[in-house]
Amino acid sequence: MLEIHGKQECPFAWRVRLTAREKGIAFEWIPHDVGSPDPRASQHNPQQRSPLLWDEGFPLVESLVIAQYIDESREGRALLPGRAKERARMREVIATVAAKLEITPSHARDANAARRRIGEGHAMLDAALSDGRAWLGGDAPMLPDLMVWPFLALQERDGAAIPAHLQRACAFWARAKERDSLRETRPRTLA
Ligand SMILES: N[C@@H](CCC(=O)N[C@@H](CS)C(=O)NCC(=O)O)C(=O)O
Repeated sequence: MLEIHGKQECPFAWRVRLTAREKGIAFEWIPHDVGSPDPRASQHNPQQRSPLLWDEGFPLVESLVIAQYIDESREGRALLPGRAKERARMREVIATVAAKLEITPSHARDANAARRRIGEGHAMLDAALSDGRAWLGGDAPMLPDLMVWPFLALQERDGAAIPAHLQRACAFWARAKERDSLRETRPRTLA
């Protein structure tokens, strides 16, 4: 079975659990920053990377690379479109909107700078939804959506929620919070 390693509250590791859950595949979550870690944490993730995917002896790091590997290597709902132009568009959203939002005030060196950057990211998210689409991926959540949700959750926890005037982004986030996948993969420390 796929092993997903990492730190309990790491949003990058949460991305990977979310991707596996949306893909509909079984996985084991093996955090290393707990009192008595599973022995596989030191065996398969000795450098304590977060996240690290372990696929029967094949280790992989970098959340986005792992998410795409899960999508491409497993049966299940496709998390990126098949057509080249639509696929490129989704990758563009990941490289711009999702990349801008890869930050949380509580883990940033400069919390004020983080809040400014998050504000810009929230505005970009709202603009990316301006054609009325439910999800960044269109009618169903795709990889760009999954790459963003864990950060929105931690930003909200840190008091940097999406402002109410960004109505499309707020509605998008309200829909995301209803997804079983997000609830079920949530870090225990956030419950
Ligand atoms: N670009 C990496 C970022 C991963 C990352 O920054 N992980 C954090 C934990 S959330 C980390 O390992 N920080 C170093 C540390 O905790 O020692 C990814 O997308 O996977």
